[in-house]
Amino acid sequence: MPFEPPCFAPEFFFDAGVLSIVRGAMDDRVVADQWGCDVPLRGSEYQEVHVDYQRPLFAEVPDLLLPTYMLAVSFGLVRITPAHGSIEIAPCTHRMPRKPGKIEMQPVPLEIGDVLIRHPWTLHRGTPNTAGAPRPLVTIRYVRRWYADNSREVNPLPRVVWQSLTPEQQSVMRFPIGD
Ligand SMILES: O=C(O)CCC(=O)C(=O)O
Repeated sequence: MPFEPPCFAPEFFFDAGVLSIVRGAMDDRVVADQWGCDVPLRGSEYQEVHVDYQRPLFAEVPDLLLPTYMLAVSFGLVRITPAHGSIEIAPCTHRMPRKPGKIEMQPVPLEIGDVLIRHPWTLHRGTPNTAGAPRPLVTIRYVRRWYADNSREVNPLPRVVWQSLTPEQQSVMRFPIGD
């Protein structure tokens, strides 16, 4: 996602309530290192049920239970009703050994101002948008400061935007700084 309006607003990254939950689940030194926006249009179909960024720290023990070291924070740029194609998640599946079986998916409609905070390994999918309008869902990934997987290309943060942030805000942003 580009770091320019109308896509970017600093409030997306530094909400005190969201940061307090994310820091509480990880630690005070979390950083945002990726973000994106899914915009299903009218007529879109079910996404495959999937997880994000599943690269276990220790590949030889993929089901090793570890404290959380990344979280995905999602919010709509419009009100997201089931007709707009809400995201669906299967709660608690981030700690489930991968076995075939029936998984209950739960839709998560989002009012303006609602935030969905999930472990990226929780099974989820987008659902069909049958409404007239596109449905933008922004997702920011926060990780513990020592974690990096370079799993996605990210846009640089323009220097002018970087300079407009407070030192505390800068300490939360781990993106390349552009010109
Ligand atoms: O937009 C959606 O409903 C799904 C988003 C998604 O799959 C993701 O953020 O990984």
